[in-house]
Amino acid sequence: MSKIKCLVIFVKLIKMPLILMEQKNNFKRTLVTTALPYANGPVHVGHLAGVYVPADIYVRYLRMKGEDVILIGGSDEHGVPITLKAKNEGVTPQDIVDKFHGIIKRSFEEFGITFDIYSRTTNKTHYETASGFFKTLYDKGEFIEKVTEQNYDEEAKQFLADRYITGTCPHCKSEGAYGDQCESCGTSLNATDLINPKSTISGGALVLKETKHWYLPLDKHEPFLKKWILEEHKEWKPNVYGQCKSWLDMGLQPRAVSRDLNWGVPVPVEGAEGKVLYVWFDAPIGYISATKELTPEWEKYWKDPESRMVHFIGKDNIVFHCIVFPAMLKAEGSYILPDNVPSNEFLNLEGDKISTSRNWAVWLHEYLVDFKDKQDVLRYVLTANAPETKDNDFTWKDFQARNNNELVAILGNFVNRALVLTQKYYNGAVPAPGEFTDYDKETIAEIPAIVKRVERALDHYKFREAIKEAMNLARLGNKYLADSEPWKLIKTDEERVKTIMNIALQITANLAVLMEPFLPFTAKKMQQMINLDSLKWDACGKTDLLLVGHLTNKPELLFAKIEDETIQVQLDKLAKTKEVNDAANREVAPVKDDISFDDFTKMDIRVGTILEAEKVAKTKKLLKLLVDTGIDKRTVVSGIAEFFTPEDIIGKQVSILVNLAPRKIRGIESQGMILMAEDANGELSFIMPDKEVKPGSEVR
Ligand code: B3M
Ligand code: ZN
Repeated sequence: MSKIKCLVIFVKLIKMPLILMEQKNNFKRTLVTTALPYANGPVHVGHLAGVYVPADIYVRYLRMKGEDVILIGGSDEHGVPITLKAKNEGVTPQDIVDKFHGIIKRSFEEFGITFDIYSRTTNKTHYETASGFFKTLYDKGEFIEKVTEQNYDEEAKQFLADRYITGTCPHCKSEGAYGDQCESCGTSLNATDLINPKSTISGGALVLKETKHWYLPLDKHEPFLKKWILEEHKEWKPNVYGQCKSWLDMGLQPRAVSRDLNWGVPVPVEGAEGKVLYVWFDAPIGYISATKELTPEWEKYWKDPESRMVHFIGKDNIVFHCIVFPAMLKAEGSYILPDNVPSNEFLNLEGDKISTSRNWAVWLHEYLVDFKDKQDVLRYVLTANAPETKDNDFTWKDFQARNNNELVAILGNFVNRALVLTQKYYNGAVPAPGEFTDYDKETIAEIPAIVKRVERALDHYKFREAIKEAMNLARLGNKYLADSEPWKLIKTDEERVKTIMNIALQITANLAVLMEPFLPFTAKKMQQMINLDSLKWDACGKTDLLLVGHLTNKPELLFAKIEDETIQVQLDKLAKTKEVNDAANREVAPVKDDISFDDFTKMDIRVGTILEAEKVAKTKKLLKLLVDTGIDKRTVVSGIAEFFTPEDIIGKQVSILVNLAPRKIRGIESQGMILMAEDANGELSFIMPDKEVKPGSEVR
């Protein structure tokens, strides 16, 4: 072996353990950020599962380990959708974000997400920070300026992003293609490709107008990003690494970081009137602004190489957190880059994509009305079924099953048994153990082993695995009690029962600590029941957490069974939503063939007044009416009984076609037809004059 080769191997050998150490121990503090939800709607289970529950578990775990860690969150309050929502509702964008920031913040609090700060991007510190950040890059010459032609809506007096433009697809010629994509043929487009482009905001035509913007030259940062991600962060989750790789393989382009809009952080340079920072430029800077608000020592979290930054996000945010924001931070020069970006995939709901606009979601603020005090049930289900490596489905049946078969039957059952028996046999006092059997020793040895597995999973952002392992401790306890049968032995071998119950209680105490990051509300209850303060993480795995003689309290049930009827209410709610959506999607009936004016005048339509009404026996839909037509009083049979009762309509003025040839309906001669409007849901309403008119008046 040559000398050089020897040396290389030697260097490799001493370097490897060093690298491992660096990844685990060398950080002094951790900055955890969570994606800032847009403040144009409330938050739903998808948000919780994808970002906030895993981040909260992670941060609670590190805090229990005594580490220096902060959890940063806030609302993203800029962007075009917020301005459009405001316009539609006739209020200001500030009104919109004020409302939803409040709702979102409260939902997170209620679910026990322990933000050190939950801020917002419309506050003063953020404007100063984002503006200052832009100015620094601008002064360093990190942007390129480009004048391009963009679509301008002369009616709405604003430039339009591609997705707010529709027109005919140049490829498949279908109408209603969006400026960024044709949904019929799937081709991705530029708005300038569309035939007959129109504004979706005003409906008006568009003109091309020149405008200047600032671009971040991502292409310039590409070699650095490739090395940093593809070579130095191979440990990132495969879904994150893979998405980055495919972006980097395609080659990066300069990205505009400003927009022509009057809602956002103004671009702080001369000649930029009417321009604001692109929402995806200012939003991640929101993490910095929030840290500034939290602590005057914010720089140590953001700039000390011994700090570690972790971004929790959903998969649609990967490119911004792994490529764009790091490029911004690198260009600025004084910031650290993220150590990891544990992004999740999407959570679907009952097989369909969650959608705010289609109201296809389980909203957190509604969940808490229907499932009061059951925050941990949802936290549990969303973690056990987290969309960590692929999209996953939330179903109410699975929710029910996990509650009943896991939380109630495993965790709740074990803790209750252990504490009830302790009350019964020892008035709540922890008994002294005697000699351990082999089975006892095996069981005891399993406790720290489970804790190790939970830790390993948490350290690698594998929250599903972590919670499964944590539940295994409750499984272990259940099995131990079932195998040992203290309730039988109590009659024959009291000493043996003391040992069994001591072990069962040590397992219970371990659960009260181990479950805290995952199920904080339940852990608190358990701690109260066993009369133990919240402990540090290193208590986990110990089998002397409860000293002999320590008094436990009377237990209450930790979880309650969820019945079928409760689940059915939720399923019905979703079915109703689906109905509404389907109706909204139903097309308006096509136009019939032309008729002549003469054809029209052949119809004799009058205003009449309903004098009497009664149900036609043995039918669901029919009412028999007596109508004063001004000409006569006549009988009409009308298919409206599903929507109106006789009492509702007596005295109502209606439109009636009086020269329709009489027909027999269910043996009753119907002389004419009442005109009704029918909407897409099939719901009927009368066509009636807007003020009382004389019966017999002609409608034409
Ligand atoms: N508001 C997108 C989203 O809610 C965006 C995240 C910003 S994180 C800096 O999915
Ligand atoms: Zn097309």
